[in-house]
Amino acid sequence: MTPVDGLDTMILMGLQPQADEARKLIDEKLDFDQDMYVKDFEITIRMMGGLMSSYELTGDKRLLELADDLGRRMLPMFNSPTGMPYEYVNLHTGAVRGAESNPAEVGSLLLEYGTLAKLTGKQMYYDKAKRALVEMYKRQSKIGLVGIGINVETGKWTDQTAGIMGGIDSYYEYLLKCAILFHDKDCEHMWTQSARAINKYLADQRPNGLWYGQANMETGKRVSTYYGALDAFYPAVLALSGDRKRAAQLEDSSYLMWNFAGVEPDSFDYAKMQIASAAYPLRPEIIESAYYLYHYTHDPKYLTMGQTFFDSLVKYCRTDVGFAALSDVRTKQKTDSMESFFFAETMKYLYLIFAPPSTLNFDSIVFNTEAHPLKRNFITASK
Ligand code: DMJ
Repeated sequence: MTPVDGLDTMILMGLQPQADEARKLIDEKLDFDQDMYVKDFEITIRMMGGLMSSYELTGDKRLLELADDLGRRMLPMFNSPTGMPYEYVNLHTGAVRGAESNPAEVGSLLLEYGTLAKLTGKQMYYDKAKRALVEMYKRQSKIGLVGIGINVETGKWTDQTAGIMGGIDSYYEYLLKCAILFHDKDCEHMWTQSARAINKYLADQRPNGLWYGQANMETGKRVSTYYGALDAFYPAVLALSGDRKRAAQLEDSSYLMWNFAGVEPDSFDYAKMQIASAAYPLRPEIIESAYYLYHYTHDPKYLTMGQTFFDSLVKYCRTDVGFAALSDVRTKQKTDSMESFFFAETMKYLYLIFAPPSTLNFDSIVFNTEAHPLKRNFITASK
């Protein structure tokens, strides 16, 4: 998975020999006929997203063939009574498991499956992922919020906590981005309605800045005041949606959180100004948001932020052979882990903040939630 997730970053950085080596490895060795359960969400955003963006950057048809093979193997995940996907699918047998899911895992498939449909001409990929997204939206509460736990067989909520945190985050991201990438009016409508509810019930203006916390999805009553590394994707989404003011305010709050201990924690109680979960798994979101905001504003303060992120990564996470997640941002204790999103996202967004704009034409692509740029104008592969 790591070479697939990292390939387009190497290409964009101009690391040609390394990119060629990774592509050769993928072309010759990657085989999805594996008797193992994979998590739909992770495999879709990392593998399928990575294969298709690298296909679009290189024209290597083998990468698209692999994406198509993967898509076909994963299709049984949609065979639930509601059409919302099970969490896991076996790539060899097509068996599924995991009915307890959440909006992010159900609703973050359409950028990839929609692109696969456009590139292969197989419309069914689009339709199945779109149905899952719509089925999720249909279950939002009367005030327009979704919870963080849902059963895909019964369609009933198992946890009514609403927020923009991990487990919900990319559901909102995909509503907006699918509207842009596919000119999909349903997605546009779902995004607009959702954004209104998010700003009404989840936004939390405090003396120390603008934050987004948690509320009960039915009543809108605030239940907690956590914001964390994952939530910091939202300034980028706000910026992309045109709400640059809130985007800038929320990125300022995110930066406050980063500087609290010199590296951001996974969860932060913004009301108490206390770390709630101290790990840093090399996440990209705050860097992604700085990149979007720099792109739109050219305000040098986002370059300063980028420099801070870069310096902290080098100072606290660098090892002799790679970069390490931190188990505690207060002690800077390293842990033996380096997620593939570090290559796909963290490094890519950091590079793009400082790279000449010609490196990637921002307006011609939409990034999936794993930072794989998908082209807005689809060119179908010729046989
Ligand atoms: C990535 O896999 C994706 O960005 C996902 O949307 C959230 N989690 C990680 C990065 O933090």
